[in-house]
Amino acid sequence: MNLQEYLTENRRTVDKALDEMLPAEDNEPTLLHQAMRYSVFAGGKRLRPILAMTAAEIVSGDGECVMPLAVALECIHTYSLIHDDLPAMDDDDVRRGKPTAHKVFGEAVAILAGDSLLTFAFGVLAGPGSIRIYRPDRLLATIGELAVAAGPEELIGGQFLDIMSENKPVEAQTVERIMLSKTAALISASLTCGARLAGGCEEEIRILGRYGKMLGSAFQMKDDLLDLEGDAAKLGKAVKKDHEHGKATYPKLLGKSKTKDMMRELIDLALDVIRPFGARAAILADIGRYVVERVH
Ligand code: GRG
Repeated sequence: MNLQEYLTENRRTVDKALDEMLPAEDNEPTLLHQAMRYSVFAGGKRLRPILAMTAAEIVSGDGECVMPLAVALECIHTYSLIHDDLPAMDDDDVRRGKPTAHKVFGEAVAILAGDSLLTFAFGVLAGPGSIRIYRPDRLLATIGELAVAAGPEELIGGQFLDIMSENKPVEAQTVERIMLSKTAALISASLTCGARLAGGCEEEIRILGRYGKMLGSAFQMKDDLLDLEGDAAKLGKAVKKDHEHGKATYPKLLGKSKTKDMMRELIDLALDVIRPFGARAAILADIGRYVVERVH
């Protein structure tokens, strides 16, 4: 199967699981549930859930054994996008090609929809469906790891630093910290948690974690480049916003050309890291190459 077929098929599987697990729109309070579903189903590449499935497939041959994790990851990611788009943060009107949640539902509902997706994610992982199928030590470690990846040390901490660094002289150490915590931590945790829940050994989890940090960093560099060079229609969001906000990014620090060189070197190094998996990691390697070539 080629990469595009793999991504399309897995995206479909993820969307079906999200639809089955998320509360229905007519659940009370209906507006809150509508807002949760609106943002989740507004589009999106489903990269994090697919990475969890790919990791599970590498270590166990079964990608679909981690669907509760896949759903949780997309809910955490979507919450972070809803909150990031709020007027108090990046103040964006369009996301995933549609009006942002606060534009459609108002700020209060958007904040609560984001909060709901975050708590729902952990509820899915700690719920009866997961307890029945996963080994308790692996499940507990996964929940702990995700809480760190989504919390003040990583995702939220990275977002905090990102906001605090706006319009300030840009320093390499800050750019690196923002990239690793805001973006790479959740991408890396998608792989490590996927492997852990699927029964992977510590060495496999360690390798996937290293690859995930590099992949996540390259992903953020590409995101920053797309902000400068990308097509708003293809991206489904406004461009040049990071530039306007004076964000601390690699293109701002080094320029576009050096950022591109660094990003490609990083992906080459990342591909070396997963060589021990041999042919089992062919799709994961393709995802790495796709991340730096993508146009949205
Ligand atoms: C508000 C706690 C909090 C965190 C926000 C996700 C985020 C942190 C900010 C969004 C802006 C941004 C550039 C984040 C870096 C991560 C990133 C590139 C997110 C976009 O992810 P994609 O491209 O989005 O996977 P889709 O829509 O395809 O799921």
